[in-house]
Amino acid sequence: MHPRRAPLCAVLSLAGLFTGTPFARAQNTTIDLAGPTRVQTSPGVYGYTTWKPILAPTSWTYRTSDGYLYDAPDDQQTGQSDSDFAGSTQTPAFFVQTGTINGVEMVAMRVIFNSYDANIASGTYTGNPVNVRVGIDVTGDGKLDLFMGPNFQGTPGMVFQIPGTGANTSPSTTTTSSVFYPDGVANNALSSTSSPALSASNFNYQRLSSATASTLYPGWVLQPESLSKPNQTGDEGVMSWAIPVSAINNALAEAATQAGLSYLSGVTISPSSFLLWVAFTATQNNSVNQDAYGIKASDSQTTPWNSFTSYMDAFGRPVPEPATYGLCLGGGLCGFLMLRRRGKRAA
Ligand SMILES: [Ca+2]
Ligand SMILES: [Ca+2]
Ligand SMILES: [Ca+2]
Ligand SMILES: [Ca+2]
Repeated sequence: MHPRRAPLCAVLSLAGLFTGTPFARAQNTTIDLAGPTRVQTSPGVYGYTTWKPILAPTSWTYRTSDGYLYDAPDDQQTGQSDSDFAGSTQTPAFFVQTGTINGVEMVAMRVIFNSYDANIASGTYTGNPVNVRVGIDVTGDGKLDLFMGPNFQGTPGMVFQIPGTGANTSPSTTTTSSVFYPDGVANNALSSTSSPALSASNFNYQRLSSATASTLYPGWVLQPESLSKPNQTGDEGVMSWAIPVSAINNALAEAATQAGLSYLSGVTISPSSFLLWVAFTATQNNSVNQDAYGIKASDSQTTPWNSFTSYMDAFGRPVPEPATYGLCLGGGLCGFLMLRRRGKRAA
């Protein structure tokens, strides 16, 4: 959604909060992990009807003309183009959506890599990305609270990680702990034994080529894996995955009770929660050492996440603008929203 539409969005959102009216679904209720990234509405004009690109702050360098965050190609730090988020000023490459799969409420994520990896496609998962993670800040303080994504180290499966020690407020200060998946067992250490396998109901990987772009991502232009060889383009890899909302909340609960993150006690999310969404790739399970989405490798990696990504919900809606705060009749919501805004400005 374009930032300029925020006030209307806010009115609708706030009206929903006060009346108890369920939010209108802004997209399909059934997620198609293999579905089109966007649709062409008229020549050269595109709409994001299902997958919602991450919003960019208005002053950020890597912002498309329609307000979305993109990542530069060939800026990964370890040399693997199949872990390099592709993208351009016209084509964002990190999206979320919400809906159901097999009747289960999900949050889905999609990223696009600069090089297609046949090992990922065949299910052997021996190539890159070794780790791709989406991190979320659920408390509005700019510090990431939980990471999630498909794990390709050891037995492939969907996993969570909690933050390691450190600030976790920028790429270089972000670390991740061991992988786990909530097992619902109280007084148990965070465990990975219940990690769901990757399957068609939670994972999808597709080749984005000149042949598939017209349907999978209209307007996409294939990108060179190396900027030093601008004419040597190769097909891109589109990776999508989905995680139950209930699993995210169970992971937050177990992080609070079983890993000492007491500040997450009682914290839950819904698809309408305003979260900070970040994405990165790594060759190892504990740090951001390949590509951070929305910032170049040559930029300062201490740049705060919340200065170059924006809080939004899983429907792609931004945090309401300050002008709408007057609509807040109750102090609680106003305080919540202003806290979010302040968190962004503090960056
Ligand atoms: Ca990149
Ligand atoms: Ca936080
Ligand atoms: Ca490419
Ligand atoms: Ca980057």
